[in-house]
Amino acid sequence: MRVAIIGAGPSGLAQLRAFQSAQQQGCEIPDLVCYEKQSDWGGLWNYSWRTGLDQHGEPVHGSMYRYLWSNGPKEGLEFADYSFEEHFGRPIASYPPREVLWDYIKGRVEQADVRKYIRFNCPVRQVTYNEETCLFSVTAHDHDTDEVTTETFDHVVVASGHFSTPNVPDFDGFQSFNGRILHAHDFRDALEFRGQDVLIIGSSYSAEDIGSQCYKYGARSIVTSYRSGPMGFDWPDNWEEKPLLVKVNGNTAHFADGTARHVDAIILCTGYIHHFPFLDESLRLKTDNRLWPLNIYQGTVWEANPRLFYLGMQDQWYTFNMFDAQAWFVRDVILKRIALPDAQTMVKHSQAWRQRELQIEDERGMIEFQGDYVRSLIEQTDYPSFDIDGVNKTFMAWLEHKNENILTFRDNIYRSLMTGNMATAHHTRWLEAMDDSLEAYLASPIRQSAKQQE
Ligand code: FAD
Ligand code: NA0
Repeated sequence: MRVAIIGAGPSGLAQLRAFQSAQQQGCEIPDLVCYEKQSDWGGLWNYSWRTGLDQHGEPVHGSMYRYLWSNGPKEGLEFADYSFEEHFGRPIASYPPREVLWDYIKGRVEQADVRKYIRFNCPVRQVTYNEETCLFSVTAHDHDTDEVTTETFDHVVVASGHFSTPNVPDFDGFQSFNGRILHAHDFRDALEFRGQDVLIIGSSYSAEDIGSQCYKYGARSIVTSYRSGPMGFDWPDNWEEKPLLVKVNGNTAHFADGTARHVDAIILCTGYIHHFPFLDESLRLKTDNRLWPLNIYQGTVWEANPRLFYLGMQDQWYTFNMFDAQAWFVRDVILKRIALPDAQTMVKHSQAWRQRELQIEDERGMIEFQGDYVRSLIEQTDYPSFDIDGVNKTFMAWLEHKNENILTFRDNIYRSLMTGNMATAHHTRWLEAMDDSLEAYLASPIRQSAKQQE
């Protein structure tokens, strides 16, 4: 049996680790080929300075930027089979910068010795399914040899992420704006906007965090403009929220409430689209960014052809350990340890979760919903079970800390639900920590508790 995995980000790596874990226990596993279009693993966590097209003419996958620190507590995403403490040899703080999280992701898969399954610099160009042979044909371009080849597989796991292809709306006057307009996908370094008046469109994570980056690194003023509703945090004096942009005229931005502001640069934090140009139409997931996309049973199995799987396609509160829970489930379906019900039952099951998703009233409800989903997957496999209610509580505390102060919430620390140990506070407050390197982060001294800074 052969299995193709598309993408070696956290989701694809979870799939490799899931199979390796079964092998470790004496199980025979299929031939695995993981296609990765970048030259290294880690997905979005593998930072690239590049924007637009890469050295091979491929669209750059990376949407992460310099100085990005985790936006949620690491205690919410910790792997159940590989704790932060195991990786770093001691407790660390709760909101690590990107490079630290990348190091953690790599540690587990290096230990599992799964790099040998990955073909780097190998974007998948096409996936089709043959009804007669019941096999998928996967066509990939190996940029190292500059060869395009096609191989057949019994199963395909799509783990190509969904925060890479930007959703880019147009506004009146953009054509003649006298400054830079970019999408969050192409944002790399807040220093570029030092001393500038920055307009940000959007009111979700990218808007909040890119605005915070611009503030931290010296933008003169920030306006965030929302379509549905304001973020409502207690912003610093040079940051205001406005309803939606109506038009720009020269360097003046006009908003729906009739007010206007001078702006030097516009950053569209308007989200991403699920984009699978390599998948045959009959295999292609179509969804917006939400907790329960339809047509994938248990959030993973392509109902129209249950030999195909998706990982990580949901909007994400839970991340790394949710991808693990999904990967373990998919592994067990492939290994026939889990039997799938008939098509009708799968659809009904998905509809029931969708109905529940539609009843969610607030962020707390979303966290509980996704926690229940992760639990329901873990109950079906041997993925190490962990305290999901505890993780939910950590996420709730995180929400409260953001509401208390959007610029200092990263100075808080939480208890690991995997080891039971408390994180140690970071040596420097987030607003003053300008160096986001692994070396700077792990340098001593370690503060005993966040409270001691007060
Ligand atoms: P990705 O990380 O996107 O990896 C997908 C992989 O597939 C990539 O390596 C890509 O090169 C490869 N690929 C794509 N297409 C092809 C192809 N055709 N052929 C071969 N390979 C292909 N989550 C958190 O938990 N905490 C955070 O602080 C956080 N911050 C984030 C910040 C930003 C700016 C963004 C955009 C997301 C953030 N996330 C965060 C969420 C993020 O989605 C997950 O942490 C995680 O990276 C998702 O893993 P993934 O493997 O599903 O997708
Ligand atoms: P994201 O913020 O990039 O996070 C992705 C936003 O775009 C919504 O506010 C939406 O408004 C708005 N929008 C969309 N189309 C618009 C239009 N035509 N006009 C005006 N506004 C428009 O994207 P979304 O999907 O959350 O919000 C889109 C992911 O990246 C998240 O998972 C997040 O965790 C991750 N991320 C993490 C970090 C850090 O860790 C930083 C950035 C992003 P509306 O009206 O639909 O509400 C530090």
